[in-house]
Amino acid sequence: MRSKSKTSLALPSIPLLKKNPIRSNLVRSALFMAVVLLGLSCQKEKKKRMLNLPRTDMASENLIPKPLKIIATESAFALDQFTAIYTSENASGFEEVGNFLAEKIKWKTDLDLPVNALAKETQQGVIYINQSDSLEINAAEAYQLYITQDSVVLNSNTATGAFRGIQTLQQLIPDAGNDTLAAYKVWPIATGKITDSPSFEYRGSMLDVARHFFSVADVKKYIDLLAYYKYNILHLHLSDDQGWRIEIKSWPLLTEIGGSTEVGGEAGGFYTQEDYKEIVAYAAKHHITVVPEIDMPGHTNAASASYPILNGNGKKAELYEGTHVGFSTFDTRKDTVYAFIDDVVREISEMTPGPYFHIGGDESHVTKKNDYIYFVEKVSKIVKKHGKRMIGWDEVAQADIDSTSIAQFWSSRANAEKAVSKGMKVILSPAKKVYLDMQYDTLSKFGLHWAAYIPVDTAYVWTPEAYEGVPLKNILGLEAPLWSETISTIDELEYLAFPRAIGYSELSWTTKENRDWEGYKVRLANQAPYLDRMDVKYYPSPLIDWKKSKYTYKEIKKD
Ligand code: TNX
Repeated sequence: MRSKSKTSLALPSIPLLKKNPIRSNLVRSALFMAVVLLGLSCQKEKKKRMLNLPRTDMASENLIPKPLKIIATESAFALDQFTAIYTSENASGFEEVGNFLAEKIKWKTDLDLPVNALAKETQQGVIYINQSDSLEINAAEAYQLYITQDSVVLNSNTATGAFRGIQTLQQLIPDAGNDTLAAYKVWPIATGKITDSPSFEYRGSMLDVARHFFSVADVKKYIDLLAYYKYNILHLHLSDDQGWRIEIKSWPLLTEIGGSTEVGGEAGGFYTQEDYKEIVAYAAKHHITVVPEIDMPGHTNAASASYPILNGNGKKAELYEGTHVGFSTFDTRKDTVYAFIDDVVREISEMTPGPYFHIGGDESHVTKKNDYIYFVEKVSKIVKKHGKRMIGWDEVAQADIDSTSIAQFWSSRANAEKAVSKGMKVILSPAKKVYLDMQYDTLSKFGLHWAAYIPVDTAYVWTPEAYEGVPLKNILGLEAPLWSETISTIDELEYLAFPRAIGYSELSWTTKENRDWEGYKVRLANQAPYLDRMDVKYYPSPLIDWKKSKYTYKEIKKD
């Protein structure tokens, strides 16, 4: 198992010096030599320790989403208190990825691994997160993971690729440490080589925080879970008839009045701009892009109740806490409406580093067709003016918009075809396949079933690559929306989202050749310890033979 490259990679010279104020070459090489010698002196004892490690098959690990290629070498790397993490120096974002990995290893194993620290005498195995320009991994978010007995080397062009790679590494760490191999706990990690990159560039989930409001803490937890399964998009549905959830400084009544309600008469709520920035920053730390949505010209009752001048349905807009759709509209022929939208898009875009702005555009049943088209065209220009790429639900494809706009196909194949004929990209969110608010079956505690019942197998067993005639080249990716008419707590949210959101991560990352329900079922069953540790109240679908786990979030905290 030992090779020259493995040994040299296990002794990264430059990162060791990162925090060292003395930067002379002499000191650098002296320290490097010291590390080399230290490494060599450890070899003997280390070899002995490794002989006792169990053989582990990387190819049968419970990885989700399943990587592109796995070559197992059936040995093990010992993760233990002597392991250290190093990252490439001067590679933007890599040290943060190393720190993130250390945090997650601490959480799972209670090990405190140093990141880019000077090597201690006791140091043995190394995890090296390396910036590499190799052509083999030049796709966005691609990475390679080489695990040998001596070292774990994660190569990626970008910090985002490295971040996806450390999710794989986290999943390879056994749930429980082994205390029979040594006087301390060891987590044997299967050796081999993984080469991986995603099928689709857009892998998202949407949270409807408008029908019911969810706190910043709730959203952060959802981000934690999405990141673990390599999602890269969180779409926030920030406004609807029942609530306006984002502070707009130039139009303060939106949240003061429009943020005060939610479905069922509960308290409502909204994000201050500081809250929103906190969510965006937290998502960015997880290499997830936030897509903000202001739904219009329909689904705008809360805005019109706050500022009646916006209203176009001819009736006085009263705050609304029911669940009907399609009764509200902006007045599409009023300049004030576009001045308002300009302010809203500007303020939100300024806080949103990602490239997208979602204008909604669904179910505008009381907007005349030509008014709707006029509206979408005008708003598409406003979005462009503020430097963003427009996304809209599939109805927007009826308007004369250019190929940079994106249609989110939720219901109408005809609209999806229109989008394709305009050269637009399409995000697949077919309600009957990926709506997380659809009930699993007739006994489901929460959710609706207007589109379908979606049990865990139906959610997984379909082929987005060939969905209803949308050409593969037009598919930007997949998004699983979670509408919140029937859920108001994080537990309820988790019941609907999990485990189905785990399957959608695989549909959007893994090639169709690498997917099969029988294999997935087993890998999913083995997510139970992670979900339990995260205190996720997932729906324990009877289709899955869930692995029994003794973990709970509280126990982990106590450890
Ligand atoms: C349809 S999907 C909607 C939402 C509802 C959802 C409930 C879409 C673009 N519009 O307004 O919340 O159904 O499943």
